[in-house]
Amino acid sequence: MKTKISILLSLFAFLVVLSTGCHRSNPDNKTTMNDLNIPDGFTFETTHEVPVTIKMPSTINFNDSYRSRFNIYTANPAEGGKLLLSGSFDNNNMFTGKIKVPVALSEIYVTTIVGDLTVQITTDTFKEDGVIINFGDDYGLNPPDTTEPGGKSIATEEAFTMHAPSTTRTGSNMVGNGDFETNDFGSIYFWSTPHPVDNRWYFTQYQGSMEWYDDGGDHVVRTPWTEPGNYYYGGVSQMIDANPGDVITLSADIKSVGSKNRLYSWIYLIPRTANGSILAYYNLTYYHPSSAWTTKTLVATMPSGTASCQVLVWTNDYTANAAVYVDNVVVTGPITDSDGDGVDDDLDDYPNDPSMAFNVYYPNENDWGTLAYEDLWPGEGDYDFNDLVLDYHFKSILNSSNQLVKYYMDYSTRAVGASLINGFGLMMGGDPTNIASVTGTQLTENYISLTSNGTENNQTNSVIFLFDNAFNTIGASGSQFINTKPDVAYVDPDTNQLVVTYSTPTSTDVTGTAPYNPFIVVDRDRGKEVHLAGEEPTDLADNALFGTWIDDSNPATGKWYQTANNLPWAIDLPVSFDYPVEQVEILNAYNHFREWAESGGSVYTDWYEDNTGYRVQENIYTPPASK
Ligand SMILES: [Ca+2]
Ligand SMILES: [Ca+2]
Ligand SMILES: [Ca+2]
Ligand SMILES: [Ca+2]
Repeated sequence: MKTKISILLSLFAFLVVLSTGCHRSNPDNKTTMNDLNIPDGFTFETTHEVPVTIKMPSTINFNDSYRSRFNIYTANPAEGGKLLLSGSFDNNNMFTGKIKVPVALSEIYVTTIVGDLTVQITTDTFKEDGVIINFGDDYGLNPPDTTEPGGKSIATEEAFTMHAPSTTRTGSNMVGNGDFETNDFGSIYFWSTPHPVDNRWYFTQYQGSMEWYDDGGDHVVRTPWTEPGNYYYGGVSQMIDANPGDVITLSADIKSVGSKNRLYSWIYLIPRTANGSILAYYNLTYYHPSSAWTTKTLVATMPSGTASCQVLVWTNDYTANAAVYVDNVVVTGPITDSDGDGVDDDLDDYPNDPSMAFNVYYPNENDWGTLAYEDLWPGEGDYDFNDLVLDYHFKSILNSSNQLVKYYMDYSTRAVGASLINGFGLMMGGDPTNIASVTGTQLTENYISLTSNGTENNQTNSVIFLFDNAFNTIGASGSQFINTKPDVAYVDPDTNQLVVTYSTPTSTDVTGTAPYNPFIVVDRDRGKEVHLAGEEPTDLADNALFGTWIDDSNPATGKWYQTANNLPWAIDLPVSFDYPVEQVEILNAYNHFREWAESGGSVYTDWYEDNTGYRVQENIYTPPASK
């Protein structure tokens, strides 16, 4: 039996090779898609969903009236990074969610009220739990150090380097002389000695004193250059007014001069009652400060009973001829939240609308993505992926609970290398009755049945059709091949905008992430859907078609829209894709497509980019305007 099967398989393989050889002009090794060895389970994804967890310090009380905001960029926005996702923190000081990013993107940049951070998305950090970012590592609740040197346990190194968050610098400074340009200091014996709210700094005196210092024309405070008994601990303190619930942000620039090995620093917010009793010790540690100025930021929510707050910079210096330098102490707060949705006015994209808080984007704030289809499913196409080429850009609006309120999808049909009349839709997770309205669609062919809110009838999930005849979306009608043949007149693509508004804001855990589950309907035959490899059909797909012709979909194994060789009928790219000309297989237009596909997507993850040696330019369609 085994032998019989293997003989049959060999015969089948021989026939495949034979038939391939018959109608391919180039029978060389692996120059056709059918020659590729695609690993099972590979679905030709150029992007992936990365789970992200962000933990904020316990010094901040996140609740319904304070949610704050984070942003995730493709890179530092000051260096051209583009915004991917924004959101808020829950009552446990966490965000957990997903970002969809190019597989080729190796790091992201995260900004929060307590600092900014570059995070690697490598195989080392991207495990099942995804990327975990802990902004609370340097935070503590212990009182300032008043014991003899050596009695304190010192952590080895800080967890990561944070930079100044731009958002903490907007309010007016609540401390006086924050840049230490004025030589006006009071003195107190211990850090805990009472002093008034008077916009003035006080040096502690117990174990020597910090000193005012001219650092090349810029005045700072520093630990003593020569310590009494070779050790020093102490600081500089100022009292400010504060009230319960105020979110206070303290930042300071800190550096070391000389050997930093035995230099330690802390910044503190110490809320006090009306009679001076201490309510908490919120602090951020910065051990072995860098010789470069580094901004450290501490954010804390003032507890019940707060009447004032002590702003304290605390230092230990156990080395002669070395010092901790401190400058530019900025304290801001409380936040202003005009619409009461928990997001500060200056972080709220809709500061006067409590139903909306954040704009988020896909593929990112600036760039378009492309969906590219073969439309002969379940039969074999020619793998030029230009039967429909649709560019898209999503702008979605979330409320302060990270729920989808509304989205705008700009879309533009760039090519129709087909003779069939095809439609295009999206399947999103979630009950279609959560949606209030759908606008910006182009439906003329009467084979799509809609409910009153504009979603498709008889669907469990939310199915939204953008158009039912691709030719109508590119300023032409009829059965012409458009923008795939260099010798045929170019048609300038239009841009249209789909707008989907929710009546019940819905978590993106339920809706999924853009571009959701996009598909075409072939030749006005509603049951004939073509999805991305690995994506499920809608309720209205004709199940009798699965496994026919060369389709090898198998609902039992979750294999969808791939051949027995694992070839797809559609690809999704996080860029505006330069697609092949008519009847040229994609692997003859992109030199590294083959290696990418055969590696299961682990090498040449950026095969679609315009890098040196990546493209066969004459096999890629070039609009006349850019020739
Ligand atoms: Ca200064
Ligand atoms: Ca707000
Ligand atoms: Ca708002
Ligand atoms: Ca084709």
